[in-house]
Amino acid sequence: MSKVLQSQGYALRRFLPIAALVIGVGMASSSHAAGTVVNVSLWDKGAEMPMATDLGFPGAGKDMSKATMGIAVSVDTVSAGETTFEVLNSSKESIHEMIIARIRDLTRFLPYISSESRVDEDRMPDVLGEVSELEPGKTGALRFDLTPGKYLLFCNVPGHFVSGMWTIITVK
Ligand SMILES: [Cu+2]
Repeated sequence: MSKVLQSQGYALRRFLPIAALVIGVGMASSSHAAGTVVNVSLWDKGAEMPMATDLGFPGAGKDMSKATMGIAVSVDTVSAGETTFEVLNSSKESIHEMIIARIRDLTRFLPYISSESRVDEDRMPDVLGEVSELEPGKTGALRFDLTPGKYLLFCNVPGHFVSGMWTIITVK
């Protein structure tokens, strides 16, 4: 279905059923990208800030402005086809990551492991790929041939998902 580009040194997870290609970070610049580029910033307000525990997806009725960490995207609606996510960990001190999964029901809660404060991504049927565990200031890229639908971007470092570190991308 798609190609996955992932920064060198970041493990490809076992759930990737997709042909994966490891590239250097320097090659992940937009000059090499075809189709749409979505710039993704993994941000936080500092490690000393209190983390929310009730801001996970779905976000209906939640005050996401209370989030002290999150995922910012340059565009949240893209056309179907080749899409490159260029991911930057904007944090000064914390590791973040970005997992992308297709979401077929926007009201449904994700499988969650409470004891580990993280999403059970192995039980999600439509995970496309991830840029895992980026150190502060580091970048990674993912490229997919996306079909129309809703896609969730989230960070699965323990505690980060429920503190609001997710966003939705629409593919038309
Ligand atoms: Cu995070």
